Amino acid sequence: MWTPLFIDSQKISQKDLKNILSGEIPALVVRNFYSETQCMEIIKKIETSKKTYFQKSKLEHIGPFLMSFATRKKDYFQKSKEFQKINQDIFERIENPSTRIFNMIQKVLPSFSISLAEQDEGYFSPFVIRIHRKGKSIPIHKDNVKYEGKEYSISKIDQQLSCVLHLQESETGGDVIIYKNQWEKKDERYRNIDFGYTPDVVTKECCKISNINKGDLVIINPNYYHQVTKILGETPRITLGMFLGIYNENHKIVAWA
Ligand SMILES: O=C(O)CCC(=O)C(=O)O
Repeated sequence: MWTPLFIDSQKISQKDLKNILSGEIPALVVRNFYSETQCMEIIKKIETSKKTYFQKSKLEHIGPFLMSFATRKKDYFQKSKEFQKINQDIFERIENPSTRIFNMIQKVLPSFSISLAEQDEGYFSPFVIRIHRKGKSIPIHKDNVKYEGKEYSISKIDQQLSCVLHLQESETGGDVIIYKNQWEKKDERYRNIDFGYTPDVVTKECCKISNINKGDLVIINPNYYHQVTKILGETPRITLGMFLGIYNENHKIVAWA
């Protein structure tokens, strides 16, 4: 059975991270990375900043994410700069997730430096907050900046991890499924026109994580195909996601969204 490892943040070891990267295990689920109360406070701040900064009430995400700016570098760095103020407002009273994730990884990999990614144009976006409402799903896809982000310096990383903090769950649906198949270039023939891949790209072996609680942090190797099932409940699913890129030789880790 290919099953995730549910673990306390204090107990993560180098071996656990290696096992994620190699696909030995599909996911690390760090329980109670934030408390329920902290998640509720963050959600309240998100609601306020939606009113302050955005007109759209049906906003689907807060903060830019690189893949929607694959060929619009200038816009991406401009939006990332604008996001700094919103980020500061949301995390005025609660420890910023970047800091908390960096500290956790630093303890596991003390010889690595870890920081927000930057290049000549400026800092990358630290994370993206996604608000998924009833009916929304995310099709089978992979995230691989080495292939998709060729315009950006971080495409030179050796390995990539995805970290998703669950701030609010829907009553039903919105489960993460990870397939035991890694993306390869030849898979591009299965690519959908808009986003993701047809189910032919994966085999049956997969892992469905349906018991994620608010406050849990899910870490995966995003080059393994993954999807999010349709949200069926009235409560939106709200997550905060970032990627970590590892440079093995330089012992350096950078974060971006
Ligand atoms: O929301 C999730 O759990 C996963 C999101 C995802 O698929 C991604 O960030 O690539």
